[in-house]
Amino acid sequence: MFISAVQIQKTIIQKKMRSTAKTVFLFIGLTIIATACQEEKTPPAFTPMETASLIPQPVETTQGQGYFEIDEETQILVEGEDPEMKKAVDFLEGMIAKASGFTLQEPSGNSNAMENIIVLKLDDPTGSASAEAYTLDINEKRIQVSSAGPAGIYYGIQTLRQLLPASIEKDSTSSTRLGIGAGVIKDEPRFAYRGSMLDVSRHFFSKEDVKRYIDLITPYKLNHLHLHLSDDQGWRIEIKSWPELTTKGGSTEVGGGDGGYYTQEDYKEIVQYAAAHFITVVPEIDMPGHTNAALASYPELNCDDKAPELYTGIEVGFSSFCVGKPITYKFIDDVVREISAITPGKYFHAGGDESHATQKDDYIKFVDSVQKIVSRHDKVMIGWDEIQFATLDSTTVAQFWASAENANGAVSKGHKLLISPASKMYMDMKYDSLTPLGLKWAGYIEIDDAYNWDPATYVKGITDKDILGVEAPLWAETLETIDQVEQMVFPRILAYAEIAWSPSTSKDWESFKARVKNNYPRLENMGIDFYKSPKL
Ligand code: TNX
Repeated sequence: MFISAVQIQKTIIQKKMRSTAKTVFLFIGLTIIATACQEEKTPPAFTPMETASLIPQPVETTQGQGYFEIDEETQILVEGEDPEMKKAVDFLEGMIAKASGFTLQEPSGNSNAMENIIVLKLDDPTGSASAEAYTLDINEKRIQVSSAGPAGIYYGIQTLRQLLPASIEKDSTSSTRLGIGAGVIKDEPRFAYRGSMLDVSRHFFSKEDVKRYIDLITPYKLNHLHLHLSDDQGWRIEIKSWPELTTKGGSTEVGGGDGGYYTQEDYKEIVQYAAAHFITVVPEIDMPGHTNAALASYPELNCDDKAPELYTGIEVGFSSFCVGKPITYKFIDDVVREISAITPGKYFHAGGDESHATQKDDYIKFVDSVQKIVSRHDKVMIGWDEIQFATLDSTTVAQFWASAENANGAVSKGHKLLISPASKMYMDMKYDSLTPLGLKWAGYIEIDDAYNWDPATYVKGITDKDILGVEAPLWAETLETIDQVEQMVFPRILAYAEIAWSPSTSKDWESFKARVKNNYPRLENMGIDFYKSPKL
């Protein structure tokens, strides 16, 4: 049988049509499947709340069902008026934008009916709740952080940060989905003052270094940064009425390097950056000892009117202001006045340690006078524990670092204590005999030593109510770079943050050990050069 050319042509056309139809059906089919998939998105990976490695450990955690996912449509709503709330909101928005590229959306419509929303809610602050306590409530439809104060909202956000995937800590945005396990956290700090001290005198650290330090401690809910701004080796803050303090006194450091100093504008910038992270800067001018840099800058501050050489070694206890000269107090008044004027926090730290070159009677008279100057400039004085020998306002805080006798003396005179025992909390102590940096005069401090003690039982006779808080100092005789600072600080600061925040009843080394280990990827993503302890 013969098939005509026309027939052949028809068959080809029919076949083509069938295959086009097939393609169209296939396309429609795929589109339907794809749409269905979009509606029924696969759940993101998320860590169930009770297994999240939170540091510091919250007071109470109750795991819920399911998860919340932050995506490009997530909205943010702020309830309650307070200008400080902007800082918490900015932090949250910045964190999400950096992690994912998402901009949290303005809500539209009635907030109670809304889904996919983060609510930051300032509760009525007239209640008894601390402004740092918060509740973080996460379900499939919304995240709510509530607190009586903006600081509590900020701490709730820091907890939320630790519930999100570790990839959010990277500098660059990643495509990891932002799933957060549901549940409720009720949390509040044990101590009001949770601090760290950075010695910028023995070696100078730039204002960028200090800002990085603030970035690194803020996830752990610390709220004070004490800057040790003067010592024998360097004066690090501009005092306009005594300019040589920095031009001369700030011109070197341990080992003879170039040193450096903060202009008052730099200092204000640091203070503001800290405040944006709910951290209060506590400035310290150490006196009457630890003052060689000032004595070298101005001969008239010396009893014999002769300026000593600048000092670049690491001995302590050889310098003293001339306690009997009126100019000494004029000088101190100027320094405290200028620094206080640019310090919004209520504390001024006047040092007072290791004044071995000052007669005891002179020391007592001197500290009495300095305390009056500090009060006159509307600040509350903090001093190292030796200051308890003087007669002080009861509001003065003694920072216990070495002497249990001094700590008890201070408490018996009505002072609160800041707890910083060298043998437990000095982050410049080596971890063990192999640590290349640091000192060892107060012993080695491994991560378990840093964690396994309690501030309220460490000194006999002291209890929780005598304690304002805890502070982990970092002295910098052996530390020249911010990387070296990080090696000494991390992971020990995590132990101190937990001691400062979490109730003593929840102390559990095995749990802490596992949580720190689980935090390694976060520390790595933050670019922290940390010590990998064999104890973990
Ligand atoms: C003791 S602690 C000092 C500092 C040193 C530190 C070194 C204190 C109040 N004084 O001057 O830098 O030891 O660990």
